[in-house]
Amino acid sequence: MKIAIVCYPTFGGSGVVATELGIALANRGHEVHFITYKQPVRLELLSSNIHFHEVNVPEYPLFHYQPYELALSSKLVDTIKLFDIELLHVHYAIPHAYAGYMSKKILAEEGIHIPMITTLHGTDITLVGNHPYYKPAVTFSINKSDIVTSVSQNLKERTLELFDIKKEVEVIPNFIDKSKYSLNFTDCQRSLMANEDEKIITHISNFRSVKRIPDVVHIFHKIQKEIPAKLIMVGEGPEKEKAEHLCDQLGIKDRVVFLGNSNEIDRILCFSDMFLLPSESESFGLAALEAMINRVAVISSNAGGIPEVNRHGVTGFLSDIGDVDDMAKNALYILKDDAILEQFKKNAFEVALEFDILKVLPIYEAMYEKAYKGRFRNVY
Ligand code: GMT
Repeated sequence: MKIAIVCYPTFGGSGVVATELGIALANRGHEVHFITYKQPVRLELLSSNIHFHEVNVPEYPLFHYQPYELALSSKLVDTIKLFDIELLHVHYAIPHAYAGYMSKKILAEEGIHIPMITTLHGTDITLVGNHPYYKPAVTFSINKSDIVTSVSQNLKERTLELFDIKKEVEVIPNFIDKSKYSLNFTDCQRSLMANEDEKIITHISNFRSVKRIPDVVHIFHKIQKEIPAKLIMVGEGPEKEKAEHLCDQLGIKDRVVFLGNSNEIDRILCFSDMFLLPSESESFGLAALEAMINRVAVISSNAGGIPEVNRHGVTGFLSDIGDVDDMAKNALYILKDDAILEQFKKNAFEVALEFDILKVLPIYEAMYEKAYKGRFRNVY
């Protein structure tokens, strides 16, 4: 099938999921066209089945805001026609579902009927989409999608609570590709980052306030009082500088490494013992799943869809949002005993296998077939 995927190309969950899905579809013989404003960070254009089309927004001084949705809709129309694309899959409702719907309408005028699948990822519903300034447009474009999916049961429930949704929302969880991870666990050159007696604790995110970055630092501060440990902070975002200052104030800056954005996430996770995710809100927690497939135990909040991924007492522990004392206590319970740590690491890997792409990809393919067959149904 010829599939167009619209996503954000930056570091961040929805873009990563869209890119990995596109690559997996291409490996299964589908022709995949990524349409976005920059080449997605995890996309390597090494397959003849994968294409990337850049959306350009020409600057014009009259515009205070450049009209990205308009440029995206036009690019979608042109690309869909040029490559005879059969299906459109948009990731993150804002503004992708809105632009996708406009392109559908324009194409329908020319007798081309293209089904659109919208995958909801989290902040497009819980944080941004729910804002009154966006809500009517988001509600409209979700309802006008041919199929709507959400990455967790919790996000589905939040969507139905917050918006007046007339469509069925199907839950298709995020996934990982287990074939990328070797079963022979090595120490992955952990000596590059820590001494032999130190535990390595990692946090990876976009450093936005929703991630509760100060909690990460406070949990680590409590841990390192009791056991030798290093904290590795991966990612860039508005909360990063404050976190650096907090580490300085707490006198732990020599134990915390800020690595910035990285394309070597798996290498970093490979030498990590524990992953911290104390988020305020999280529809799924892809970063936790990526940690788990790398055999890393997870200490997290119980926000949103996280409990669907991190299983309490099995792969790690869940605590109420902001309860850094409980998170530190749970972390120390795991880290202080090597046998317990090994068990949690093993469990994390085993639970992560439930989310293998081989289980999730056929669900998407079946859904694409269904949407394609019904493409003449939703002619608005
Ligand atoms: O985590 C972020 O803030 C980025 C955001 C995104 O849309 O790129 O992530 C959301 O989508 C991910 C992939 O589906 C989920 O794993 C994250 O939990 C979700 N983030 C939030 O809900 C805050």
